[in-house]
Amino acid sequence: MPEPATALARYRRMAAMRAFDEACLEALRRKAIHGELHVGLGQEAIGAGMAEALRPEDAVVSTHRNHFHALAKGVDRRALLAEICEREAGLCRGRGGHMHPFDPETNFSATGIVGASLPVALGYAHAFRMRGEDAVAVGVTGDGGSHTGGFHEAMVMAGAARLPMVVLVENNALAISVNFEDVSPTNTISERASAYAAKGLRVDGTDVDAVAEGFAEAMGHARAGKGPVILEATCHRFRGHFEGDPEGYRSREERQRLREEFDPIALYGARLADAGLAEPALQEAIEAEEKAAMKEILQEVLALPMPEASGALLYRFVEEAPA
Ligand SMILES: Cc1ncc(C[n+]2csc(CCOP(=O)(O)OP(=O)(O)O)c2C)c(N)n1
Repeated sequence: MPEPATALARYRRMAAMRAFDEACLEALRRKAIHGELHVGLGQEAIGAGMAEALRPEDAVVSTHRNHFHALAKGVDRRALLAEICEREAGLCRGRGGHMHPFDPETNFSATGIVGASLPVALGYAHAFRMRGEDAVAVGVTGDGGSHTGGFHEAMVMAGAARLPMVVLVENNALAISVNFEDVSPTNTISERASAYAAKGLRVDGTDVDAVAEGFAEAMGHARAGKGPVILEATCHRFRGHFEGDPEGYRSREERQRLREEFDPIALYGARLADAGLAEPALQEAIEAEEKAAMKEILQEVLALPMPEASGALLYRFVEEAPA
């Protein structure tokens, strides 16, 4: 177990990440989110495990399932929720929405194009190298994204130039309805690292301590100039691929079993109680505080205005179409 203060901070981070996604689900019920919504319930140990080893100057480029990575990088949760709810006060003035938040303040961004986070992270890593900075670029992908050309190309270039890049692969064993074991040429994703002169690490992504340890090792390796890392974190997705997914590919019973056996917050809570670090009452109080904070933020966000329709053509790269 880590120091008591660190352990409790990890627990709180996971609770805050879950409370954030639960607020998104509530916003969806209230019809304040209009596009697809992908939440990360069940994967919070990965977000919480990343937070400690990230420095402000590091970059994180995430995926369609990005909320907990944004929070780990220090993105303001009110501005993020406002963006997801398409409000003018959001990170990108409501234009990016849930899949395309971008925050230059914290060097955080995400893309809904599967596999495309990695070439962008590679660009950050290249820039850090050119400027002589010791920052690290983290590119996040799912197991599905690890099968794309973008993954391969980014790893080839990062390996050849020994760039400071950590590829965090969240292997929840499903790419929408496709089972990882049916389509992967290798049993693990981390073992592909040797093909790219990269370091490969694999951790239990439902164990926040294991993620924190693995992520710190990966970041240390990349920061020391030893080249890229593929860090695979195994986990389970507790909800559909997106909200509204009929989930014809797995039974309700199977989903329920995963929730009962692999909830990272419940698992860590049991460990904290066993170690005498946090009784269930303290854990419940932490969760209640985080939920209450998000309830208040959601209320505030829902009262914020959406962009004016007349501003639909603002903030483009090209202001006027060529004649
Ligand atoms: C280039 C591209 N192809 C297809 C899609 C549609 N799509 C969205 S998410 C997804 C599956 C992603 O699976 P994975 O990378 O394992 O991430 P997870 O959803 O499990 O977090 C697909 C195929 C897309 N967004 N981009």
